[in-house]
Amino acid sequence: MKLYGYWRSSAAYRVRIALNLKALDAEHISVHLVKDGGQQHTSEYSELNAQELVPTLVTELDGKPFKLTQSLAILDFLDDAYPNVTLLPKAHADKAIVRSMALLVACDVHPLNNLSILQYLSNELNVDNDAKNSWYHHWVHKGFHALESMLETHSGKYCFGNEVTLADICLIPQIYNAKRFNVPLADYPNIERIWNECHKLEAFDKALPENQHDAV
Ligand SMILES: N[C@@H](CCC(=O)N[C@@H](CS)C(=O)NCC(=O)O)C(=O)O
Repeated sequence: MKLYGYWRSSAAYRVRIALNLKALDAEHISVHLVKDGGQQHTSEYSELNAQELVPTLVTELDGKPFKLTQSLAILDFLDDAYPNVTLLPKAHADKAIVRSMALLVACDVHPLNNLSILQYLSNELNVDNDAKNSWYHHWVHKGFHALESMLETHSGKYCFGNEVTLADICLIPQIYNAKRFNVPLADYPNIERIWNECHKLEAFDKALPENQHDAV
């Protein structure tokens, strides 16, 4: 199994956590998102991923090569194919709540703060650094404020009860990114607590950006 990713990519970070939780070996292939204008835009990589984004998973299925893009689809695939450790609770309603928390981060926060969006703000709309940072902070606060209230109801040790789920897998990389952009997190005690709890687990620690072979 090969995972095309980048040490600082939140979406690849999600998949790394899941691979670690499920004790799956993968070859990690680095696609440098910044060097030379971004290796995600090379013709070689865009053949693998038409969106020119990481991650991409390449594996074998029924003896044939199988390629998959979009981190949430990859996580679903891994969860179905390797159910040794599951990422979703069994009960329908519980599963839906976990997905709701995961999607809050993956659909409503992360896309607005992604590299190409920030580059577009600077390079095409001439937005200065302060305004770009306000943009970044605004969308994190909006998402985290809503998530914090969901966590008051649903969290235990982790986002949903006392088992690690897809919600934690999506949240932890977003927290990492928010810390990198100096977003103050004091108003989100549950989010901070879950960050600390998850990092007691090797699967999360091993997936940290600075622990990747392409980290600089
Ligand atoms: N929804 C996609 C998002 C993928 C994505 O935005 N990847 C970012 C890194 S986290 C990327 O490749 N950015 C490169 C760029 O914006 O040019 C997923 O979950 O896989």
